[in-house]
Amino acid sequence: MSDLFHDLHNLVEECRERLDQVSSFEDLEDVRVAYLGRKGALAAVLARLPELSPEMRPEAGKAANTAKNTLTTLHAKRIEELKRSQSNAFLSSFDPAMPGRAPHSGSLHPITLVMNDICTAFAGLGFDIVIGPEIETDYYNFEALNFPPEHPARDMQDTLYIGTDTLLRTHTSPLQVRTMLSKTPPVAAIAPGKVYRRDSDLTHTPMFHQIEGFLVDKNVSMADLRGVLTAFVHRVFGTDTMVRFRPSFFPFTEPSAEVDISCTMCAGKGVTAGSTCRVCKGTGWLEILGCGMIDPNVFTSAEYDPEVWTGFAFGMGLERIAMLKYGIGDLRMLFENDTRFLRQFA
Ligand code: 2NL
Repeated sequence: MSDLFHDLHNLVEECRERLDQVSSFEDLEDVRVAYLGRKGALAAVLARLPELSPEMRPEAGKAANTAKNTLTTLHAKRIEELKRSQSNAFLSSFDPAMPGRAPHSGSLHPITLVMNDICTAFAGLGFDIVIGPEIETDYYNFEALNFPPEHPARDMQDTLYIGTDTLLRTHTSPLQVRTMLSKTPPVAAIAPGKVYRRDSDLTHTPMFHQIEGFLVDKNVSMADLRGVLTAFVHRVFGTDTMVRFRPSFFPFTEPSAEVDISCTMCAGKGVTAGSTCRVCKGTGWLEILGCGMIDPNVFTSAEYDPEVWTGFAFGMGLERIAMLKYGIGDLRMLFENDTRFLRQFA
């Protein structure tokens, strides 16, 4: 009889203890089902109401209701407590004052780095920097530069033609003819940019980069050419680098020369760690550019009087310079845009 009131009281105290001990929402739900559920402890006590005498029932009903409200309130309070302690645990699991991880902000491509470096070197020597179209005419790309009509470079095998007379420039030289036509000497300019050739293998890509330069004035000699190129080499590869000129041939210069620098790998010794240097193949020298005194026929195309004006010109491939300067072993690395490679230049 009074058992029922006693049981209700015990039930509430027992539930209070168990609620105090729960540490997860799963445990909390188990406790709720065990006490407040349809087949729970409270329901079991209520099922015994008919056992009571009719006059006892209203009071017992009231007591059961109070017990139910107490349990519901305790349960709701515990939900809030659990929520708070879980978010505190989360917040104290890291240091909110710790600096974030900086995103990689990108970096200049090695070709851009050497292009900027070389342009800065020549700008310091008084050269203008000029740019121009990548689609050219046969005239500016070949004819004006003293290429004979049957020169092999004009072949469809080597040049990417767009129309019968339009093509993708195969060198930056057309830009120099355009510059000569628009300026009167003395003039000195360098022309950096992309050039295109019908060529694709381990050591050639259909698009690559060049920088060409020229200087026109009265009484320019090959000694001036040598002085300018030596200053450039010392700036880009360091003042310990040696320079040598070898006779060569280009249609647009006469005489012409190729310029070698002492090997960047073995410092010109031809050997590294007792074996033949693989960069210079043991010669101690690396070819880096071609140059010469501007051919009188080119001056005529540019409407400069070859009896009055003299000048030199030179040209180099930037991929090769970048590979030598940074010790890049494979040309394709410059074109793959693999960020593991590129971010090393940041
Ligand atoms: C090379 C060689 C060279 C030139 C480019 C030039 C331009 C004009 C007149 C005369 Cl407008 N010459 N450019 C001269 C000699 C060599 O380039 O091996 N380039 C990758």
